[in-house]
Amino acid sequence: ATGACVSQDTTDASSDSALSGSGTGADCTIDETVKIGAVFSLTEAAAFAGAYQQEGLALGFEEVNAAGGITYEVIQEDDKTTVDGSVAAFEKLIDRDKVSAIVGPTLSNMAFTTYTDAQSAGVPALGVSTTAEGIPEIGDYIFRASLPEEVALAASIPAAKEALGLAKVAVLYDSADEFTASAFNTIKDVLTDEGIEIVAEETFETTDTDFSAQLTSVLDAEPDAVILSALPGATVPLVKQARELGIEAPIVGGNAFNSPVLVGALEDAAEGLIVGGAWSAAADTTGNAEFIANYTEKFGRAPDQFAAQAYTAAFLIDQAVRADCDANREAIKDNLGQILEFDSILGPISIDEGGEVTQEPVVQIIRDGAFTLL
Ligand code: 1QQ
Repeated sequence: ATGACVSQDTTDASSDSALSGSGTGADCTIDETVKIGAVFSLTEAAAFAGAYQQEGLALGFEEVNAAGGITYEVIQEDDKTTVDGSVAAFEKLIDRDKVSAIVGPTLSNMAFTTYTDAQSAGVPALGVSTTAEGIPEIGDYIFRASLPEEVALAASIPAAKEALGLAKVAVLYDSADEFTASAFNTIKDVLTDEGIEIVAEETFETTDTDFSAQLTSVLDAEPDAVILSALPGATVPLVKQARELGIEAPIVGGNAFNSPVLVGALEDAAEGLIVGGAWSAAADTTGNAEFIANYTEKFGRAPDQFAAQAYTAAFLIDQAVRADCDANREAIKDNLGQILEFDSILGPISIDEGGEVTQEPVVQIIRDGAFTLL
């Protein structure tokens, strides 16, 4: 190694001494501004979630900054709901901005590519809505504070069974997509465990727009409920067409159902939708009422689950930085995997060494256009 190499290293967040401070925990002081990258889908198909995530993360870091000692700057990028856009955003944040960590991206299907890049670059990444199976396993720099889809489904199906007395269901899923197809496997396992019979099993593909053939089979099978595993884009037309065709059975869905934008777009067709998730406005968790009030005041609309998870990420990163009073990439990586029972608006939450989150799921049903605890 030459002297030039050593001095160049000081501009890199992986080894910047100005990013490690003095004091520990609440007394930690770091002189240099800590740059945190955020990659969300702010335009196109997943913007319904990305816009809330951007706001939630901004509010979280605003509150963390107000505590003093460390100043975080969020550098926000839009991945435009594309894999290429997500890769470009990660590259820019890693190489040009030299961020200490990245929050996002919005969709698992992009994270499968971008997290491989973050892992090779040695940059910790914290997902706040990446719920697919296999995400934390991408590497030791990859974490999530987003309830896995399998945990949500394992809660929502039994809750729906208990509340509605389900004996037989139809399952409808996108077989062309890795995320929804993996959720289907979880659904099958949970249904088997619960002793619920599958009376119709129908597939479609991501870009389909007409679901009448599949929905007719579902209608004929007379299920007590429909379990749907679809990406956000197909969810609205599918549910609308199901209702138009006369399917009145309750519909249990995946994480995309956790959106007030989607519920708004569905109008009356949203009634009775059931979904497992990470957060509820009705939950009596620490700081939840203040979060809802502050968010609503700042952004002129109520927060959703995606906002709540992104908000929580700011506190988790701050906790990881304060553990060793060190905002270098390596230190954040080491400490994000040691978050034990952090008391958040999502309830007690922990992240283990493998990068996986543990938290209690909530199951909600849409009644009169609003999310209500089931
Ligand atoms: C994922 C998701 C999406 C539905 C979030 C918007 O859960 O891609 O993992």
